Amino acid sequence: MNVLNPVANSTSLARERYPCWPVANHTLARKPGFYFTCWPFYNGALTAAAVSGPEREAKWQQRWADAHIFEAEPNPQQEKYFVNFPYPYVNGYPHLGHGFTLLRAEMMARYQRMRGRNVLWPFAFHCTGTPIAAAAQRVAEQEPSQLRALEQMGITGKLAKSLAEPQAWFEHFPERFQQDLQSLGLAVDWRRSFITTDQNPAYDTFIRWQFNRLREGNYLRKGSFPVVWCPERETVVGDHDRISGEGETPQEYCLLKFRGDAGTLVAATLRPETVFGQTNLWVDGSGTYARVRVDGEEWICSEQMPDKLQLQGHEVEELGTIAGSELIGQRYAPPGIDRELIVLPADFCDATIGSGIVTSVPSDAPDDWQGLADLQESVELCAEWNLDHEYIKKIEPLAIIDSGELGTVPAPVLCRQRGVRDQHDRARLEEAKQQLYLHSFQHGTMLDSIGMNCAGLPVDVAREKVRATLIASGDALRYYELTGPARSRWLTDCTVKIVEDQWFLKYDDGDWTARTRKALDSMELFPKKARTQFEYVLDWLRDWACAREHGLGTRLPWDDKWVIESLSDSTIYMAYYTVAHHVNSLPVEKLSEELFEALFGNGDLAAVPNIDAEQVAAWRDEFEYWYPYDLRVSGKDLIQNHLSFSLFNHTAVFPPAKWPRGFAVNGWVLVDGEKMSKSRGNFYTIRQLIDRYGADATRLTLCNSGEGLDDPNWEGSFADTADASWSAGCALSPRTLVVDATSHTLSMTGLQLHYHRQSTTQAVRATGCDSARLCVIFSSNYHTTIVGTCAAAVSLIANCCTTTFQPLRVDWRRLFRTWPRRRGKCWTATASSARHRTPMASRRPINCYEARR
Ligand code: A2H
Repeated sequence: MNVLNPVANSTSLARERYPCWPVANHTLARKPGFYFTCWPFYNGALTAAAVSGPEREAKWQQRWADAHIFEAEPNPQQEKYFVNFPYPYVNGYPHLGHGFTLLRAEMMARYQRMRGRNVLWPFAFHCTGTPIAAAAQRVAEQEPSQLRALEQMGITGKLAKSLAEPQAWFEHFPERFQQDLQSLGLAVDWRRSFITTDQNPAYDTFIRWQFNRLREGNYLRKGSFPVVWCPERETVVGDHDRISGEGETPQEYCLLKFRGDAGTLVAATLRPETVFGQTNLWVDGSGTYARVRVDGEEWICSEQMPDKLQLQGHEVEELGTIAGSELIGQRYAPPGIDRELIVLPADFCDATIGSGIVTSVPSDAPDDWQGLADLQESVELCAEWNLDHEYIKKIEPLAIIDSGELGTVPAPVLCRQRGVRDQHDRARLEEAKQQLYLHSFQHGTMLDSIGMNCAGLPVDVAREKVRATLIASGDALRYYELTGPARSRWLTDCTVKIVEDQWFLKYDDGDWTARTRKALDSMELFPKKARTQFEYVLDWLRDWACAREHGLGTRLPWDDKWVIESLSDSTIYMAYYTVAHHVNSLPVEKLSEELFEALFGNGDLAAVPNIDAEQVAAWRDEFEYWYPYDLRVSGKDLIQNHLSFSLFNHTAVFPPAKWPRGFAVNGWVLVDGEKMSKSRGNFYTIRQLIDRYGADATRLTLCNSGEGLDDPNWEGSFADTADASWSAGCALSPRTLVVDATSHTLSMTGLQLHYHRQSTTQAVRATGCDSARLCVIFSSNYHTTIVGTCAAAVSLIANCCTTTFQPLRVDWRRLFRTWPRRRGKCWTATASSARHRTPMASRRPINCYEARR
C-alpha cells in the first residue's frame, strides 16, 4: 500500500466495509444529504500531501517532544492520574503483543488528560534475571536459534557480535524501544525512563532499600524448598527465565513403597487416600527400570528417577537395571493395606512421571480400570505375559469412596459413559480422569469401612491424614514433579530441586495474605471478572524463591551470593517513577538507602547523606502527589505472579493510602485469528507495523482488536482500512479533529469510559493542549461510520491526540461561514442519523483552544 496516498488505494475497500464511506467523487459528494458534515474539507484537501502519514506523524511527534507536553509535573491544583505498564524485558524490539496492552494504557492516559487530569504515564526497561543474560550467553556460544532470532530482527554483523555482552543489550534495546514507541505516538514522559540491575546504581540502591525493608518487616525467610531447576546451568528457573512452561510449578506427590523379594518398588500418586482400594501394580512390560540404592534401601524405579531423587536431597547409588517384563507377575506388599499385590503390564506407564510404576486403584482411576478391563477381556494378552487369565478375571474394583451421583465405584461408570475403547483411548481417558479427580475432591467422602481413622472423612481431609500416616511409618515419602514440562532459556528441560539455603518472600503467610486481600478489595479491576482470578491466586500463592545464584540484577544487601530475581525486583518500582528523573543521574555518593527511606518510607529528611533536606522534601512531595498509581495495565498472564506480587509488596512497604488503585488485564493478541509466532511468520514488531500502516492506523487497529480477557485479534484488513479511514479523516482538513459531542458511554477495550457532554469542552481543551490542535465537536456517528465499532471510536478520539493537527486559533464564525451549502444544516451521515438530521446550528457553540505551551 502506498502510504502517501492510502485513500486512493483503499476507498473501495473501505466502502465495502462501511457503506457510508465517502467517495472521492466531487459530484456525488455535493449532492445534499450525501456528505459528511466536514465533507467540504475533504473535497478540497485530498491531496497526497494532506494524507501523507509518516512525515506528518514524525513532524508532530517532534513538536510534542520540543514542547515537552507529556512531561508530567505535579500540580496540587489539578487532580492527578498515574497509569503504567509492566516494564518489558529488553531482549528484543517492541512487538504487536506489547502494542496491544500498551495502547490500553495509552488510551487511558489520553482519556484522563481529556478529562482534565494531570497524567503521569512513564516507561522503563527490565534487564534483570536471565532473559538478557541467557541471550547474551547464547550469542557468545553462537547458538543457532539465538542468532536466527537476532537475524529476524535485522540484527547482523558487528551489532550481532557485540551482543555477546549483556552490556550491549542494555545500550541497544532500550534506545530502540523508546524510538519505536515514540514513533507510535505514545504520550509518555520519557525523562523518567531507566534500566534495572546494578548497571543503574540509583535503581540498585532503591531495590536494596526495598529488600532491607522487607527483611525488617519479617517478610523474608530462608529455608529448603522445591524449586524449578535448570540442571544444565544449575540454577533456579523463575517464570520469566523460561522459554516455555511459564506457570508450571513443583507438585507434591506421595511416593509409596512396595516391598518384595527383588527390592522395593516405588510408585508416585496424587491420591494417597485411595491406597485402601489398591488391587495391583502397573509397569511398562517393554521398558527398562533402574535398580538403585536410595538412602540405604534398594529401589526399583524408572531410569530417569535417580537424577531427580538426587536433586531432591536423597543419597543415590545406581546398581544396575531390570527389564519391566521381569517384574510382571511378581507380588509386593503395599503400604496401607494388608494383602499382596501382583505386578501387571500397562501401556500408559510413562517413564517421565514419578517412578514409571503406577499403583492401581480401578474403582477410582479410569486408567487403572481400563488397564484391568483390557487384560480381563484378552486371554491372548494374559498369555503373552504369562499371566493366569482366570486369576486376573477375579480382580475387582474395591469401593472406598462415596462419590455422590457417580456412586462408590465411579471409574468404570465414567469409562462406560464416555465410551472408552481401551487404555490407548487417551483423549477420553484424560477427560474422565479430570472429571473424576475434581468431582472426588469436591464431593467425595471416605466409606465407613475405611481404616486409618478416615471413615466418613471428606476426601481432601483423608488425603492429608493418610499421607502423614504413611510418611511417619516410613511407607511413603514426599516427592516432587513439575506440573507440566518447562524449558529454561538455556534450552534445557527443567526439573525440581530442593534448595537448602534459599531466600523466600513469604507469600504463604496468612496475615500478609489477609492484608493483601484487603488491598485487592479496595481496587478497581478491569474487567470485573478478573477479581475471582486474583482472589484465587492470593490464596494459592506459596512462598516465592526470590533470589538466584546467577543472572543480572541487584544483590541481596546482606548476602551477596544471591541476586534478586526478576519477579521480585519489579514489585513497587512504580514509586520510583515519581522521582526517577531526579535520582537517575545522581552521583553515587548521593545515593543511599536513607534517601529512599526519606522519599518513600518514614526516614528523616535531614538524615540523607550529601543531599539537602529541602531538596529531598521537594522530591518526597512529588511522590506524595503522584502515588499511589491509579491503573496498571497488563496481560492476563501476569495475574498469577507479577501483579499479585506487586500487591503483596505494596502492603508490606507502604501504608494503605499508597496501595494500588487499579489493575486492567487483557488477553494475548492474535494475528488474523492465529497465535502470533515467529515460526508462523506472523510476528510483527511495532516498527514494522508503523512502516507499513503508519502510527495512527496501527493504534486504531490495536484498539479495535478486542476487549476483556478474551484474546484480542489484530485484523490486517482492518489495518488497511483504518489507514485509509484515518487518512481520510486527516484529509478532511489538516485542522479538523473529530470528537463526539453527545452524551454516551464508550467502552474502550474493557475500560468503561463515561464521556459526558458537559466534559466535552474540557476534553477539547485537554486535547488541545495535549497535542496542540484544534478540535471540532462532532457526532459520534461519524466515528461509528468510519471505524465501525465503539471501541474504535474511542481509539479514534484518542488517536486524534496523536496525530497531526496544527495548533491554531480558529474563528468559528468564519469557519461556519465557509461551511458550504446549507449553512447551519450540516448533517451527520450515518443510517441512524439520517433519520434525525440534526442541524449543526442547533448544537452547542463550539470552542477551540490553543496549546497551553
Ligand atoms: B494416581 P499426572 Cl485413584 N505414568 O494414583 C502414568 N501415570 C502415572 C505415573 C506414570 N509414570 N505415575 C503416576 N501415575 C498416575 C492413584 C490415582 C491417581 C487415582 C485417581 C487418579 C489418579 C491410583 N492410580 O491420578 O497428573 C497416578 O495415578 C489422576 C490425576 O499425570 C498419579 O495419581 O502427574 C497420577 O497418574 C499422576 O498424574
